[in-house]
Amino acid sequence: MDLSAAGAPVLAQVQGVMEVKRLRGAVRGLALQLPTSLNTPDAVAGLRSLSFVEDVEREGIVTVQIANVAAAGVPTTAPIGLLRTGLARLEGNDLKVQPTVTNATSVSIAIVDTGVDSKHPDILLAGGKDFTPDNDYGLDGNGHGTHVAGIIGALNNGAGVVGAVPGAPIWSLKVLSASGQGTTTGVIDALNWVADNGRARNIRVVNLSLSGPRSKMICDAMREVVAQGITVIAAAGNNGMEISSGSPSDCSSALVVTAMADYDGKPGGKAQPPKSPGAPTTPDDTAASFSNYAMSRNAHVVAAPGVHVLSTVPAARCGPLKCTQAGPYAYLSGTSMAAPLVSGMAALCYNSGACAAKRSSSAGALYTSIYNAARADRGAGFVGDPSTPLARKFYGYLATNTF
Ligand SMILES: [Ca+2]
Ligand SMILES: [Ca+2]
Repeated sequence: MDLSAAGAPVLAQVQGVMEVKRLRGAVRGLALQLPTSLNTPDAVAGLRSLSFVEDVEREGIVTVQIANVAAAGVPTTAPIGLLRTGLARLEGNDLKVQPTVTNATSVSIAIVDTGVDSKHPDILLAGGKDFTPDNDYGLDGNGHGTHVAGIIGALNNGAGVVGAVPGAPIWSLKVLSASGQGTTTGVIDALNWVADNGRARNIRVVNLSLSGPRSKMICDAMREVVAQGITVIAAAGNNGMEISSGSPSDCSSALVVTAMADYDGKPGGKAQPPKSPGAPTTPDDTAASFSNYAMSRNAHVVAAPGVHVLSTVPAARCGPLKCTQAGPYAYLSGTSMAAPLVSGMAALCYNSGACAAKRSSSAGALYTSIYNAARADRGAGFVGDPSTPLARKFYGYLATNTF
């Protein structure tokens, strides 16, 4: 929408129309609340026909993508998801993880989510911005954003968990409330901010572990972010449906991540699902039934472990999220938990120099490296990947880190 057009200010003066939000940046627009009398297809068509209006979309509710919270499981320091994706390895009994990085040596990763707990001892928060009324990006009243942050960047400090890129500078872009809900407008607002401000803050990766109804405007805003040479990683969503049924998983410029289950860090399907109360029952090394999927082989869909993932949560959320005895850490499942492993790989791709081109997203290079690794070792995948396909459900190749 052209906000400087003569008619634009008039819109908000129509009887009963309330301006909720004014979006500035790559995707400009107004979020308006219409009175019931104008909530009709005719009125929306009328809006769309105005000369300064490019498009009209119904506001959508976007939510965190948690499929399961398991009761106080056994804490483990061996990061299963990292072992399975090659982000860590065992040499005898020695766990080898990525070296801890610092602000000076790593690209930053923006997490568009419920906030990230700035007080958590296992996370380095570099900065952020709150797009919700809370006005505190370091406050996570839900726990989801902090869990995602730990999967990406928890410190290798001998306590708690270890992230894919230990010590990675995290930017908390808060668009979801304590209930885990937000709006399409909020997501666009955050993506606009990244397009305008991301590179100046060394942000090269954006993690979107959320899902809502289809939104062309989210995809428009995302394209502007990618045009800045920033990679966008999106959770596939937890509805057990096709990825094109919602946003941002329907956006072609995102690398979309489905979820599979792995309980021992190894292929072969030999591990048993955990025994703790409420724990998931998805068999080892199979696609998660909650995970969305693609209808065909698709060069922007990959898979990662997303079932029964241990990570950081705010201490204040330990009750509902059922923390382990080790402290503010909990086991959650969802495509929300799979996406951040791939976000970590994207950061490593930039850190290694393999994806350092100034105006280039790492999504293409990442997909190619994951594809090549999977084709070179077809037995290392899972039931549901293209080497062991399920009818009409395509979950993509399992992400393996080569950076
Ligand atoms: Ca740690
Ligand atoms: Ca396994």
